Parts: sequence; structure tokens; C-alpha cells
Amino acid sequence: MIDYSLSDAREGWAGWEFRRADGGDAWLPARVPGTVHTDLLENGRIPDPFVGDNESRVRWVSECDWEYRRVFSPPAEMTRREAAALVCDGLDTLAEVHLNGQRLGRADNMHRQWRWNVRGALRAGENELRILFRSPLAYAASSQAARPLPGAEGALAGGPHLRKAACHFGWDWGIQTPTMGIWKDLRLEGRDGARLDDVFLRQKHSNGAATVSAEVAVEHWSGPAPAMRLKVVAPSGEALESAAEWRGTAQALSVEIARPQLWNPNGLGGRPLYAAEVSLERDGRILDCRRFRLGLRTIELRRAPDAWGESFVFIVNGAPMFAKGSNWIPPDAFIPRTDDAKLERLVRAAAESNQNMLRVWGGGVYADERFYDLCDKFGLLVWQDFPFACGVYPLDDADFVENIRREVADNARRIRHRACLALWCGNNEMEEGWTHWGWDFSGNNSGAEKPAVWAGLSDAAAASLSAEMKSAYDEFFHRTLPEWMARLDADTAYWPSSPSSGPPFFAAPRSGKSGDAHYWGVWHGRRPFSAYRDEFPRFMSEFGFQSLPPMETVRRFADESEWNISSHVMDYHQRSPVGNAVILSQMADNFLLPPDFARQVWLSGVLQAEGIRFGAEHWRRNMRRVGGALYWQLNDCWPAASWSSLDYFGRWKALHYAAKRFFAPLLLSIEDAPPRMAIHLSSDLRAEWAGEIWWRLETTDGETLRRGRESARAGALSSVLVKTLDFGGEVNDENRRRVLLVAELRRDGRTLARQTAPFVPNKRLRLSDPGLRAKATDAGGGIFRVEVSALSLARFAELKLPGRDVVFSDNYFDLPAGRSVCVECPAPAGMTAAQMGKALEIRSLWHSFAPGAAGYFGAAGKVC
Ligand code: BMA
Repeated sequence: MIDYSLSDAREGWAGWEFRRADGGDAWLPARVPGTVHTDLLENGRIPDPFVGDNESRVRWVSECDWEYRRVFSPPAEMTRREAAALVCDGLDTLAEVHLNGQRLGRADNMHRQWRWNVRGALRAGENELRILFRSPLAYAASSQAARPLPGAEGALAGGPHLRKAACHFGWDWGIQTPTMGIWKDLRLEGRDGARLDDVFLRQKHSNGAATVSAEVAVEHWSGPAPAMRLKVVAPSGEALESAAEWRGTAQALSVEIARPQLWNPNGLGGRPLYAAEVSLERDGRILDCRRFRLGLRTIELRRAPDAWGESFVFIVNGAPMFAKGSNWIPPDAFIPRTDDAKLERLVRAAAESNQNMLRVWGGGVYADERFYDLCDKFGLLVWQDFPFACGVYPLDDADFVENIRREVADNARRIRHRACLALWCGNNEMEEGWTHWGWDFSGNNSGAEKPAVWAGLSDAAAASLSAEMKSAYDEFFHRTLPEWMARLDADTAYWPSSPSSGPPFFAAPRSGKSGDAHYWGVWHGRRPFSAYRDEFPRFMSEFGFQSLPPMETVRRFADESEWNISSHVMDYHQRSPVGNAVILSQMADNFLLPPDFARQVWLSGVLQAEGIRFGAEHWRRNMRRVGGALYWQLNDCWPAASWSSLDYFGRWKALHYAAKRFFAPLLLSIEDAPPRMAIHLSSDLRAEWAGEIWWRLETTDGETLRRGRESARAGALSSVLVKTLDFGGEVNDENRRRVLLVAELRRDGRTLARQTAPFVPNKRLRLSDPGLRAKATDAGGGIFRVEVSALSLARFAELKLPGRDVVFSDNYFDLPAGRSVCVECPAPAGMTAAQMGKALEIRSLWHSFAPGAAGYFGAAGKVC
């Protein structure tokens, strides 16, 4: 066997060139994998679309056709192989491929892998590969004109006609830059006699033992039948093998692992990975080979009748778990640009904030191998949407469905063995669209208003199109796709749409009795954060609130003259139509409005963190009923205002630190209903936990009004109300704005968590300069420790090292009067602890409105 890579962009330009297909322009160097936009950017031909309002200046790029070429000389060995194929892992999207002037084929689906025989076209010596890309915008526009279909808010029309990431056409957090290019690796594969066509690595567990099997399909065209071998190597190095001769039809090899070391989601145990290898051999020669990393575990989505309807809970290795996590979108509008370090930073950050599940959202792409490797490594279960979102797709078109059939097979085969894979989900918000967004204009939905996209159609024509598309949706997501998945991956659960309440479909997707839910009453519905507490979904797969990105990120796209929350550029980098106005109105409801831009930016982060905390704590308190909470959204695809907790550069917003606390394995939370305060303990631990809760009713200056201690005990995977305290006797009109409850979770003299709850909204609190102090010391091992103290209550205290992206072990925390906390961070390069201590900036809620505290936020021209 021989593989010859034709994509080595990571090592430089590697011989690829590109130009506009009308032929007028010179060839320019290109990166592969890559995109036309990023190649133009690197060649200095377009301005950076992420800066200012440049996006509008690069629209032409997606309106043109583009051509890529590479001249290469494959090793002589390649041209001597009996079979040679060009394998493209991803072409975005409408492409024609030529080798030495001979047309190999065309592509029309970015999610598929393409394989073309090059035996007749490949030469010894120099070869020329050319790939032509047609404009996705032109295609979407002409298809949409011929047959208008509803699409997502904030997206250019027509995207659903093309098997391409929906968000490439724009989204309510994303830039409209439909990409083109060779977006994944490509290579020549040379084989003799036989090749592995398909390998399905499966695991079965019974009585504590595991059977790992490889179901193999072989393409065998010459010579004697090859032998197949499965080799599984345990983390300890111990190897197990099984071999058989290929007999011409699908066959399975298996090995027994008597005492498997089990893989667990983050926070629930270790994650040993086995190495598995499946090879085809003849006469001691390897004809083909595939390698996998395999985590052994059982996983099930349990939907069983219970007191509230039907559960929706993931059971891993026999135990139920509360899914804690967020929604993953493509980490860059130009996907191939994401390097290994950035990808790892994002996934690691999800794990560091105690998340155990990511939903790969359907408006993007099936993620790449590196992503699933990281999820396996860090223990993030993957809820995998198929790439369909918020639109009506032409699923009545047999060719379109056949194209999807192949896409689904390619990706199911690629991903299905992954330890992290928890669920396949049909689409994002399309059952919702049919039920609540007016797409259903068929006779069955009397009184419906005709969707704007069908304004040019008569009522009768729109009604018949709507009925046809709805029934195609029903057929595809409720019969076709689940049937395919039952054959491709019977080991992983399938769920038709997020959100859905399950059958009967379209009837009650927001019932709260079964299935998953998206709750957007806070944000789109402009309800207060407390509204989260009225929601009891069986699984919350989306809820979110936006913030502006940190100032360092704002600086990257907005000139200082634009530093105003409603300026042209700030509005431009805000794609939710209600956007910054919702942030400001919630801010005014909850906080004193900061007097300047830098402080508004800062407070928007705190506001977002507070909002999401409300929801997450509430659903964890109700974990028997609610199977998980995934906030919208983990990351960003460009620098902008959005619902993310990590910005485009991977910077931790206040929400990400808050997530680390509200997703901690042991959660201490206070359900405030002044003057009553209910203290809860929610545990994800797999064993009972016992300790104490020390609480104090105190003033912002630290005067104690009442105190107590409770013993607290939480069974495995449970949430308990430890105590409801009534402070009606102590809290009165006189002191209400100056008192708070401080509760601490303690064991063996250590404080494990602290929560504070005021008796009035934050904007009514009487805060004074907290007198924050920080002292940094070298803790050894490349770690610095910072001790932070406050004289009076510091709410949402933030540490920041200007000019550096330091991630602290905790941040934006409450520090009651007279207390101190220690946080740690990796030692910044080239700095002593004393130097860091001097350079640190510390600020808190008081600084966000206090006259004269602007300088704490870099508004005085400092880099903040
Ligand atoms: C959700 C998502 C996205 C969207 C977000 C915010 O429902 O599925 O479509 O970006 O809402 O509006």
C-alpha cells in the first residue's frame, strides 16, 4: 500500500496555486486544505473580512468561480500499483476535478468524501491536478429563484439547496462568507489486490467483559484472498489479536477483553484508550490498514415513562449522568484555518469548565478527526446533529436524498466507533420550524400566514409546496434517516430533531414532558433571567444569553472611534436582530448602567454569566427530572457579540468561569426568594458525599447578623435541599440593600465552594470600594498563586494580566468582606511572581459604575 499526500498546507504552500476561473488573473500560491477567502487574504488581495465592515467588500469572492491546481510527481511506486485513487476528504462544494486534462468527476456535497480512480490518468513523472469550484452563491440564488424555500434568519437565501454548512451563508452570530476550496486533506492511494472498503469497530459488554469486533468489507480484485487481522492493544501494552481469511462477503473479527478498562465522561472516571488496528495482509505484505483509538464504555439514551412523562437521560457504564455542556459551532468562518492548538484550547477549556457533553450543532459540519480525538481524550460526549438547520431542505428530490445517503454513510463510518459519540440527531430546529415558525401553510394549519419567502406564489401553490415539503421532512427524518442509521450504527441512539418531544411528531415539541427543549424566552422573548426557573424540560439542549466580546477582541475589529455599543461597527459585529438592545435592557434591569464603553463591554460579560447561571443551577437542582443542560454556545466563528463563553480567539468570558463553578461536580446553590433563601447541594459524584454548609447573613462591610452550620449529605447523582432559611426577622427596609447570605461548602477544614445571594437586584446593592488587594507568589512547578482579599464585598471580582491571555483557576468570583481567596495560573513567560503581582489589574462590580474607576478597564488608553 502507498498513500501520497497532496495537502500539506501546514508545512507551507506545498505547490498549490489558485486563480479566478475566468482566466484573467495570474496564478497565486494557495494553501491546501484551505479556502479561497483565506488564500486571497494571505496573498494580500482582500481586506480581512473580520475587521470593521470588510465583510461587504468580499462578497464578490463567493460570487465568482475559482480554480486550484498543483503539479506533482508521485513516487514511481504509486504508478506501479494495480489500483490508484484520488481521495478527497472534503471539497467545498461545487467542484469539477481534472487530472492531466482528464475529467475525474464532479462533487456537490462538502460533507462527503470523494474517491476517483486515477489508474488511466496518472502518469509517471509530472502530473497536473486541477479543481474548479463554482460559486455557491450563484447556485443558491438560482435554485432559490426556481424554488423558494424558507431558510434561517440572518442567512443569505438559498443555502438549503446545497449540501454545505448552513452557517456559511451567515447566522445570527456569524459572518456571511460562503467559502470555497479544498477544505480537507486529499491524497493518492495506491493498492495491490485488495483494499479495506469499510471497517465497523464495535464493542459489546456483558458480565464485566468486553468483545471488540471489526466488521470488515473488502474490495478484492486480484490474486489469492488476503488475510484480515484485528489487533487491539490495551493501555498497559497487552495485545490481543484475531485473524481470518477474507471469504468474499462482509465478515467480522473479534477479540475478548476479560477485564476492560472503561472510558468515562469528564468528571466520572478515567479515560483509558485502546489502540485498534485492522489490516489486510498477503504473503507477509500489508495491503491496507486502518488504525483507531478506542474507549470501552456502554452508553444509552434512556427514554422511559416516569412521574413527569418520559425521561431523556444518558446512561454511561450503567449509571445515569447529568449532561453538562454547551453547543459547538465551527470554530472559524474559514474552517480549515483552525489549527491543532486552537482546537485543543477550545475543547480543553470545555473540559476545564467541568463540561461533559458538546452538541455539534446542525448548522455547521460534521467535525474533523482531531475534534473527536480531543473529545475522546477529555471526556466530552458528543451529541452529533446531522448538518441541517433552521430551513426547509428539498428532501422530496430523489437525487438530493441520494447525495445525503452517501454523506451520511461516509460520516457514520468515520465517527461511529468513537467513545465520545452519544447521540445522532437529525437536525436543528426543523420540527420546531414546521410547528411554530409558520412553514406549515398547508390546509391543515388554518389561519397560518403565508411565509414571506412564498409571497410570489399563489396561496394554493404555496399550500401545496408547504404540504409536499412537510411530508418529505416527515418521511426523511422519521423513516429514511433512522433506517439508514439502524444499519450504519445500531449501537448509537438516534433522535429526529433538536428540539423534539418525540412521537407524535409536530404535536408538542415544547411539551416539557418528553424529549429535549430549546428555551429562548430569555433573550428572544426578553423575559427576565428568573424565567428559567419556570422551565422544567426533560433535557435542555439550548438556552443562551449574549455578551460583547472582551475588549482585547473588540480592539481587533473596531477602531477606537467605533467604541460605542450602538456604533456602525459594533452593530455590524452583532448579528442577532434584537442584539445589543436586549443586552442593554437586561443590563438596565439588573445592574447600574456603566458610564462608558469599556465598562459596558465588561458588564455585558458578567450579565451573561449571571443569566446562564440562573438556568444551569436550576436544572441541576432538578436533575431527577432534567437530564442535562447545554448552553448556547461554547465558541465563536469570528470576533463578534454572541452567546459564546469562549470568544473567537478562545478567550474565557465571565460565563466560562461561571460554567466552571455551576458545572462543578458538587454544586452549592442558593435559590433566592427573599427573605427566604433555600440552600441546595447537587452532586454528580458516583458516591455519597457528606460535609457541612456554613452560612452567614452579613452586611457588605462584613458585620454578621446571623450565622449557622448545617450538615449536608448528597447521595450519588442527586440533588438535595439542605435548608430553607427565613431571614424575615433580620432583613428589613433599613438594611435590605446592604445584606447578603454567604454560604460555604466545607469539609475537613477546607472551603470547596462559596455562594453569595443578595436580597435585592444587583443594581440596588449598596456597594463601596471593596479595597481589593492581590499578592502573587511562585507556587513552584510553573504555577503562580494569587491571593486576593477584599475589605468590603467585591462582587464579580476579576483578575486580569494586561496584554496576556492568562486563564486563572477562578475569576469573576464574589469575595465577601474580610475574606481572601487563592487562585492559580500558569506562570506567564518571562515574568516573576512579583512582576505579575504588580501588573495585575483587579476590578469588580463597584468599579463598573463608580465615578473615577474607568481606568480599571483600560478606558484610559491602557491595554486592558
Ligand atoms: C438556536 C440555534 C441557532 C441560533 C440560536 C440563537 O436555536 O439553534 O440557530 O444561533 O438559537 O438564536
